[in-house]
Amino acid sequence: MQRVFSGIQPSGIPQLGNYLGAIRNWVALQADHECLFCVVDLHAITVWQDPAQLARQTRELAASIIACGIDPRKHILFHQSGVPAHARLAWIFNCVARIGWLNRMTQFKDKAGKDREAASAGLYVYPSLMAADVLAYHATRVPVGDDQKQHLEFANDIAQKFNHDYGVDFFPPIQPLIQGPAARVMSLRDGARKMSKSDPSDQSRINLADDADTIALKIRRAKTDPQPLPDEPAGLEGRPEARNLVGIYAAMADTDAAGVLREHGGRGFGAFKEALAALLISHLAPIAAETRRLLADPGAVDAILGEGAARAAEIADPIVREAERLVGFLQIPSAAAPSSHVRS
Ligand code: AQP
Repeated sequence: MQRVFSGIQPSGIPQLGNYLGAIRNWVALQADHECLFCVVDLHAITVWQDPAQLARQTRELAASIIACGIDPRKHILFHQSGVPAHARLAWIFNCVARIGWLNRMTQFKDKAGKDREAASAGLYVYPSLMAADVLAYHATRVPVGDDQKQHLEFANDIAQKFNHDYGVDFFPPIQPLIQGPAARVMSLRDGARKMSKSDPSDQSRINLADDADTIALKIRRAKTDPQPLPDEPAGLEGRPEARNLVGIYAAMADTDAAGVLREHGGRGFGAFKEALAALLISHLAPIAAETRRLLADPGAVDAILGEGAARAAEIADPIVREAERLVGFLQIPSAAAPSSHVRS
Protein backbone atom coordinates (compact mmCIF):
# COMPACT_ATOMS: atom_id res chain seq x y z
CA MET A 1 0.00 0.00 0.00
CA GLN A 2 1.42 3.40 -0.99
CA ARG A 3 2.05 5.91 1.78
CA VAL A 4 0.48 9.37 1.48
CA PHE A 5 1.69 12.47 3.31
CA SER A 6 0.16 15.93 3.17
CA GLY A 7 0.12 18.99 5.41
CA ILE A 8 -1.72 22.22 6.02
CA GLN A 9 -0.58 25.30 7.92
CA PRO A 10 -2.50 26.52 10.98
CA SER A 11 -1.99 30.08 9.74
CA GLY A 12 -5.70 30.97 9.85
CA ILE A 13 -9.09 29.41 9.29
CA PRO A 14 -8.96 26.81 6.49
CA GLN A 15 -10.47 28.16 3.29
CA LEU A 16 -12.22 26.69 0.27
CA GLY A 17 -8.95 26.40 -1.69
CA ASN A 18 -7.40 24.27 1.07
CA TYR A 19 -10.51 22.09 0.98
CA LEU A 20 -10.81 21.64 -2.79
CA GLY A 21 -7.08 21.63 -3.54
CA ALA A 22 -6.09 19.29 -0.72
CA ILE A 23 -8.35 18.09 2.11
CA ARG A 24 -11.14 16.73 -0.10
CA ASN A 25 -8.61 14.66 -2.01
CA TRP A 26 -7.16 13.42 1.28
CA VAL A 27 -10.58 12.07 2.23
CA ALA A 28 -10.80 10.07 -1.00
CA LEU A 29 -7.27 8.65 -0.65
CA GLN A 30 -8.04 7.11 2.75
CA ALA A 31 -9.82 4.16 1.13
CA ASP A 32 -6.72 2.58 -0.42
CA HIS A 33 -3.65 4.29 1.05
CA GLU A 34 -1.82 4.51 4.36
CA CYS A 35 -2.15 8.23 5.14
CA LEU A 36 -0.41 10.77 7.35
CA PHE A 37 -2.05 14.20 7.62
CA CYS A 38 -0.14 16.90 9.39
CA VAL A 39 -0.97 20.32 10.84
CA VAL A 40 2.31 21.98 9.93
CA ASP A 41 2.89 24.47 12.73
CA LEU A 42 6.66 24.67 12.03
CA HIS A 43 5.80 25.99 8.57
CA ALA A 44 3.26 28.44 9.98
CA ILE A 45 5.88 30.33 12.05
CA THR A 46 7.87 31.17 8.91
CA VAL A 47 5.65 34.27 9.07
CA TRP A 48 4.70 35.88 12.40
CA GLN A 49 2.00 34.07 14.38
CA ASP A 50 0.59 35.22 17.68
CA PRO A 51 1.47 32.32 20.06
CA ALA A 52 -1.97 31.93 21.68
CA GLN A 53 -3.65 32.16 18.30
CA LEU A 54 -1.27 29.61 16.76
CA ALA A 55 -2.08 27.08 19.47
CA ARG A 56 -5.83 27.69 19.04
CA GLN A 57 -5.67 27.53 15.26
CA THR A 58 -3.70 24.26 15.39
CA ARG A 59 -6.47 22.62 17.40
CA GLU A 60 -9.23 24.20 15.30
CA LEU A 61 -7.61 23.07 12.07
CA ALA A 62 -7.31 19.51 13.39
CA ALA A 63 -11.02 19.56 14.28
CA SER A 64 -11.89 20.93 10.86
CA ILE A 65 -9.86 18.22 9.09
CA ILE A 66 -11.70 15.51 11.05
CA ALA A 67 -15.02 17.23 10.28
CA CYS A 68 -14.15 17.09 6.56
CA GLY A 69 -14.03 13.29 6.80
CA ILE A 70 -10.53 12.27 7.88
CA ASP A 71 -10.61 9.25 10.18
CA PRO A 72 -7.82 9.62 12.79
CA ARG A 73 -8.30 6.06 14.05
CA LYS A 74 -7.54 4.48 10.68
CA HIS A 75 -4.97 7.07 9.57
CA ILE A 76 -2.56 9.41 11.34
CA LEU A 77 -3.42 13.04 12.11
CA PHE A 78 -0.80 14.98 14.07
CA HIS A 79 0.92 18.32 14.64
CA GLN A 80 4.34 18.73 13.05
CA SER A 81 6.07 20.10 16.18
CA GLY A 82 5.10 16.87 17.96
CA VAL A 83 7.57 14.88 15.82
CA PRO A 84 11.14 16.23 16.07
CA ALA A 85 12.25 14.02 13.12
CA HIS A 86 10.91 16.67 10.70
CA ALA A 87 13.30 19.38 11.94
CA ARG A 88 16.26 16.95 12.14
CA LEU A 89 15.86 15.84 8.54
CA ALA A 90 15.15 19.40 7.36
CA TRP A 91 18.56 20.47 8.62
CA ILE A 92 20.28 17.74 6.62
CA PHE A 93 18.23 18.77 3.58
CA ASN A 94 19.24 22.42 4.05
CA CYS A 95 22.78 21.19 3.58
CA VAL A 96 21.88 19.13 0.49
CA ALA A 97 19.77 21.84 -1.25
CA ARG A 98 21.56 24.53 -3.25
CA ILE A 99 20.95 28.26 -2.79
CA GLY A 100 20.31 28.47 -6.55
CA TRP A 101 17.41 26.02 -6.21
CA LEU A 102 15.87 28.02 -3.37
CA ASN A 103 16.26 31.26 -5.34
CA ARG A 104 13.91 29.87 -7.97
CA MET A 105 11.00 29.21 -5.57
CA THR A 106 8.09 31.42 -6.62
CA GLN A 107 6.17 31.03 -3.35
CA PHE A 108 9.05 32.66 -1.43
CA LYS A 109 8.96 35.57 -3.86
CA ASP A 110 5.16 35.91 -3.50
CA LYS A 111 5.15 35.65 0.29
CA ALA A 112 8.25 37.77 0.95
CA GLY A 113 6.93 40.52 -1.34
CA LYS A 114 9.07 43.53 -2.09
CA ASP A 115 10.99 43.56 1.20
CA ARG A 116 12.82 40.23 0.87
CA GLU A 117 15.56 41.26 3.29
CA ALA A 118 12.96 41.40 6.06
CA ALA A 119 11.55 37.90 5.40
CA SER A 120 12.50 35.17 7.89
CA ALA A 121 15.25 32.72 7.01
CA GLY A 122 12.66 30.02 7.76
CA LEU A 123 10.45 31.25 4.92
CA TYR A 124 13.42 30.96 2.57
CA VAL A 125 14.22 27.35 3.51
CA TYR A 126 10.55 26.33 3.85
CA PRO A 127 10.86 23.92 0.86
CA SER A 128 13.61 21.91 2.64
CA LEU A 129 11.29 21.38 5.60
CA MET A 130 8.49 20.38 3.25
CA ALA A 131 10.78 17.83 1.60
CA ALA A 132 11.64 16.47 5.05
CA ASP A 133 7.94 16.25 5.99
CA VAL A 134 7.33 13.81 3.15
CA LEU A 135 10.63 11.95 3.00
CA ALA A 136 10.86 11.33 6.77
CA TYR A 137 8.08 8.79 6.12
CA HIS A 138 9.31 7.55 2.74
CA ALA A 139 5.90 8.72 1.53
CA THR A 140 5.53 8.51 -2.23
CA ARG A 141 2.23 10.27 -2.93
CA VAL A 142 1.46 13.85 -1.93
CA PRO A 143 -1.98 15.36 -2.61
CA VAL A 144 -1.60 19.15 -2.85
CA GLY A 145 -2.99 22.18 -4.62
CA ASP A 146 -1.29 23.40 -7.78
CA ASP A 147 0.67 26.08 -5.83
CA GLN A 148 2.82 23.37 -4.19
CA LYS A 149 3.96 21.70 -7.41
CA GLN A 150 7.30 23.51 -7.52
CA HIS A 151 8.05 22.59 -3.89
CA LEU A 152 7.51 18.90 -4.66
CA GLU A 153 9.84 19.08 -7.66
CA PHE A 154 12.38 20.60 -5.24
CA ALA A 155 11.80 17.69 -2.83
CA ASN A 156 12.52 15.22 -5.62
CA ASP A 157 15.73 17.12 -6.47
CA ILE A 158 16.82 16.87 -2.83
CA ALA A 159 16.02 13.14 -2.66
CA GLN A 160 18.02 12.50 -5.82
CA LYS A 161 20.99 14.59 -4.71
CA PHE A 162 21.05 12.93 -1.26
CA ASN A 163 21.00 9.49 -2.88
CA HIS A 164 23.73 10.52 -5.33
CA ASP A 165 25.99 12.26 -2.76
CA TYR A 166 25.87 9.37 -0.29
CA GLY A 167 25.84 6.62 -2.93
CA VAL A 168 22.56 5.09 -1.81
CA ASP A 169 19.05 4.47 -3.04
CA PHE A 170 17.44 5.60 0.19
CA PHE A 171 14.84 8.28 -0.52
CA PRO A 172 12.10 7.28 -3.03
CA PRO A 173 10.71 9.59 -5.74
CA ILE A 174 7.59 11.51 -4.77
CA GLN A 175 4.51 11.71 -6.96
CA PRO A 176 2.47 14.91 -6.54
CA LEU A 177 -1.30 14.34 -6.79
CA ILE A 178 -2.81 17.56 -8.13
CA GLN A 179 -6.41 16.91 -9.04
CA GLY A 180 -9.74 18.35 -10.05
CA PRO A 181 -11.15 21.49 -11.64
CA ALA A 182 -10.26 23.53 -8.52
CA ALA A 183 -6.58 22.62 -8.02
CA ARG A 184 -6.00 26.40 -7.82
CA VAL A 185 -8.94 28.32 -6.37
CA MET A 186 -8.54 32.06 -6.88
CA SER A 187 -9.48 35.00 -4.65
CA LEU A 188 -13.11 36.14 -4.89
CA ARG A 189 -11.85 39.72 -5.17
CA ASP A 190 -9.09 39.22 -7.75
CA GLY A 191 -9.02 36.34 -10.23
CA ALA A 192 -5.25 36.70 -10.61
CA ARG A 193 -4.45 35.91 -6.95
CA LYS A 194 -4.89 32.56 -5.27
CA MET A 195 -7.38 32.25 -2.44
CA SER A 196 -5.41 32.27 0.82
CA LYS A 197 -6.29 32.00 4.50
CA SER A 198 -3.85 34.83 5.30
CA ASP A 199 -5.23 37.28 2.70
CA PRO A 200 -6.03 40.46 4.69
CA SER A 201 -9.48 40.63 3.04
CA ASP A 202 -11.96 38.14 4.52
CA GLN A 203 -14.18 38.85 1.48
CA SER A 204 -11.53 37.25 -0.75
CA ARG A 205 -12.24 33.72 0.51
CA ILE A 206 -14.84 31.29 1.81
CA ASN A 207 -13.75 30.00 5.22
CA LEU A 208 -14.79 26.48 6.15
CA ALA A 209 -16.24 28.01 9.34
CA ASP A 210 -18.40 30.62 7.53
CA ASP A 211 -22.14 30.45 8.18
CA ALA A 212 -24.74 30.26 5.39
CA ASP A 213 -25.46 34.02 5.29
CA THR A 214 -21.76 34.88 5.11
CA ILE A 215 -21.16 32.40 2.27
CA ALA A 216 -24.16 33.77 0.32
CA LEU A 217 -22.99 37.37 0.80
CA LYS A 218 -19.39 36.64 -0.20
CA ILE A 219 -20.50 34.85 -3.37
CA ARG A 220 -22.96 37.62 -4.21
CA ARG A 221 -20.15 40.18 -3.85
CA ALA A 222 -17.55 38.07 -5.72
CA LYS A 223 -15.96 40.01 -8.55
CA THR A 224 -17.26 39.10 -12.03
CA ASP A 225 -17.48 40.74 -15.45
CA PRO A 226 -20.56 42.15 -17.23
CA GLN A 227 -20.91 39.31 -19.83
CA PRO A 228 -23.25 36.34 -19.30
CA LEU A 229 -21.64 32.91 -18.82
CA PRO A 230 -20.41 31.36 -22.07
CA ASP A 231 -21.78 28.08 -23.47
CA GLU A 232 -18.35 26.40 -23.64
CA PRO A 233 -15.11 26.45 -21.58
CA ALA A 234 -13.24 28.21 -24.42
CA GLY A 235 -15.42 31.26 -23.72
CA LEU A 236 -13.85 31.57 -20.24
CA GLU A 237 -10.52 32.56 -21.82
CA GLY A 238 -9.41 35.97 -20.50
CA ARG A 239 -12.19 35.93 -17.85
CA PRO A 240 -10.33 34.80 -14.69
CA GLU A 241 -13.13 35.59 -12.22
CA ALA A 242 -15.77 33.76 -14.28
CA ARG A 243 -13.39 30.82 -14.76
CA ASN A 244 -12.79 30.68 -11.01
CA LEU A 245 -16.48 30.57 -10.07
CA VAL A 246 -17.19 27.95 -12.74
CA GLY A 247 -14.22 25.88 -11.46
CA ILE A 248 -15.52 26.06 -7.88
CA TYR A 249 -19.00 25.05 -9.02
CA ALA A 250 -17.59 22.16 -11.06
CA ALA A 251 -15.56 20.86 -8.11
CA MET A 252 -18.48 21.10 -5.69
CA ALA A 253 -20.88 19.42 -8.15
CA ASP A 254 -18.34 16.71 -9.15
CA THR A 255 -18.40 17.70 -12.81
CA ASP A 256 -16.19 19.78 -15.10
CA ALA A 257 -16.43 23.29 -16.62
CA ALA A 258 -18.21 21.93 -19.73
CA GLY A 259 -20.85 20.27 -17.52
CA VAL A 260 -21.42 23.49 -15.56
CA LEU A 261 -21.73 25.57 -18.74
CA ARG A 262 -24.16 23.12 -20.32
CA GLU A 263 -26.45 23.88 -17.40
CA HIS A 264 -25.70 27.58 -16.80
CA GLY A 265 -24.27 28.89 -20.11
CA GLY A 266 -26.02 32.03 -21.37
CA ARG A 267 -27.27 32.95 -17.89
CA GLY A 268 -26.22 36.09 -16.04
CA PHE A 269 -24.12 35.88 -12.88
CA GLY A 270 -27.05 36.70 -10.55
CA ALA A 271 -28.78 33.34 -10.97
CA PHE A 272 -25.49 31.43 -11.24
CA LYS A 273 -24.17 32.92 -8.01
CA GLU A 274 -27.35 31.95 -6.19
CA ALA A 275 -26.98 28.35 -7.37
CA LEU A 276 -23.28 28.34 -6.43
CA ALA A 277 -23.96 29.73 -2.95
CA ALA A 278 -26.63 27.06 -2.35
CA LEU A 279 -24.21 24.34 -3.44
CA LEU A 280 -21.44 25.64 -1.18
CA ILE A 281 -23.76 25.99 1.81
CA SER A 282 -25.10 22.45 1.43
CA HIS A 283 -21.54 21.05 1.43
CA LEU A 284 -19.88 23.32 3.99
CA ALA A 285 -22.59 23.82 6.64
CA PRO A 286 -22.29 20.21 7.96
CA ILE A 287 -18.48 20.59 8.13
CA ALA A 288 -18.76 23.81 10.16
CA ALA A 289 -21.32 22.23 12.50
CA GLU A 290 -19.18 19.11 13.07
CA THR A 291 -16.09 21.28 13.68
CA ARG A 292 -17.98 23.21 16.38
CA ARG A 293 -19.14 19.95 17.95
CA LEU A 294 -15.60 18.57 18.10
CA LEU A 295 -14.21 21.79 19.56
CA ALA A 296 -16.65 21.61 22.46
CA ASP A 297 -14.16 19.02 23.83
CA PRO A 298 -10.72 20.50 23.10
CA GLY A 299 -8.99 17.85 25.24
CA ALA A 300 -10.28 15.11 22.94
CA VAL A 301 -8.88 16.89 19.86
CA ASP A 302 -5.51 17.34 21.62
CA ALA A 303 -5.49 13.65 22.54
CA ILE A 304 -6.00 12.70 18.87
CA LEU A 305 -3.05 14.89 17.86
CA GLY A 306 -0.84 13.53 20.67
CA GLU A 307 -1.58 9.94 19.76
CA GLY A 308 -1.07 10.73 16.07
CA ALA A 309 2.33 12.30 16.82
CA ALA A 310 3.45 9.17 18.69
CA ARG A 311 2.37 6.92 15.79
CA ALA A 312 4.03 9.22 13.25
CA ALA A 313 7.29 9.27 15.24
CA GLU A 314 7.36 5.46 15.23
CA ILE A 315 7.56 5.58 11.42
CA ALA A 316 9.81 8.62 11.02
CA ASP A 317 12.41 8.03 13.73
CA PRO A 318 14.09 4.93 12.21
CA ILE A 319 14.10 6.53 8.74
CA VAL A 320 15.67 9.77 9.95
CA ARG A 321 18.15 7.87 12.17
CA GLU A 322 19.25 5.95 9.08
CA ALA A 323 19.63 9.21 7.11
CA GLU A 324 21.79 10.56 9.96
CA ARG A 325 23.91 7.38 9.94
CA LEU A 326 24.39 7.69 6.17
CA VAL A 327 25.54 11.29 6.65
CA GLY A 328 28.07 10.11 9.23
CA PHE A 329 26.54 11.18 12.53
CA LEU A 330 27.66 8.94 15.40
CA GLN A 331 24.91 6.59 16.49
CA ILE A 332 25.39 6.84 20.25
CA PRO A 333 22.31 6.35 22.39
CA SER A 334 21.92 9.27 24.82
CA ALA A 335 22.85 8.23 28.33
CA ALA A 336 21.44 9.68 31.53
CA ALA A 337 23.58 12.58 32.84
CA PRO A 338 26.08 11.47 35.52
CA SER A 339 24.66 12.34 38.94
CA SER A 340 27.60 14.71 39.70
CA HIS A 341 26.38 16.91 36.82
CA VAL A 342 22.83 17.05 38.07
CA ARG A 343 22.13 20.09 40.18
CA SER A 344 20.26 19.44 43.39
N1 AQP B 1 -6.25 28.63 -3.42
C1 AQP B 1 -5.94 27.34 -3.38
N2 AQP B 1 -6.39 26.49 -4.34
C2 AQP B 1 -6.11 25.16 -4.29
N3 AQP B 1 -5.34 24.61 -3.32
C3 AQP B 1 -4.86 25.43 -2.35
N4 AQP B 1 -4.12 25.20 -1.27
C4 AQP B 1 -3.91 26.37 -0.62
N5 AQP B 1 -4.54 27.36 -1.24
C5 AQP B 1 -5.13 26.82 -2.33
C6 AQP B 1 -3.63 23.89 -0.89
O1 AQP B 1 -3.98 23.67 0.48
C7 AQP B 1 -2.97 22.85 1.08
C8 AQP B 1 -2.56 23.45 2.39
O2 AQP B 1 -1.96 24.70 2.15
P1 AQP B 1 -1.08 25.37 3.28
O3 AQP B 1 -1.93 25.83 4.36
O4 AQP B 1 -0.03 24.43 3.71
O5 AQP B 1 -0.31 26.54 2.56
P2 AQP B 1 -0.72 27.54 1.44
O6 AQP B 1 -0.69 26.84 0.12
O7 AQP B 1 0.18 28.72 1.59
O8 AQP B 1 -2.23 27.91 1.81
P3 AQP B 1 -2.83 29.33 2.15
O9 AQP B 1 -4.27 29.13 2.50
O10 AQP B 1 -2.48 30.29 1.08
O11 AQP B 1 -2.09 29.68 3.50
P4 AQP B 1 -1.31 31.00 3.88
O12 AQP B 1 -2.27 32.11 3.64
O13 AQP B 1 -0.93 30.84 5.31
O14 AQP B 1 -0.11 31.07 2.98
C9 AQP B 1 -1.81 22.74 0.09
O15 AQP B 1 -1.87 21.49 -0.55
C10 AQP B 1 -2.11 23.84 -0.91
O16 AQP B 1 -1.64 23.52 -2.20
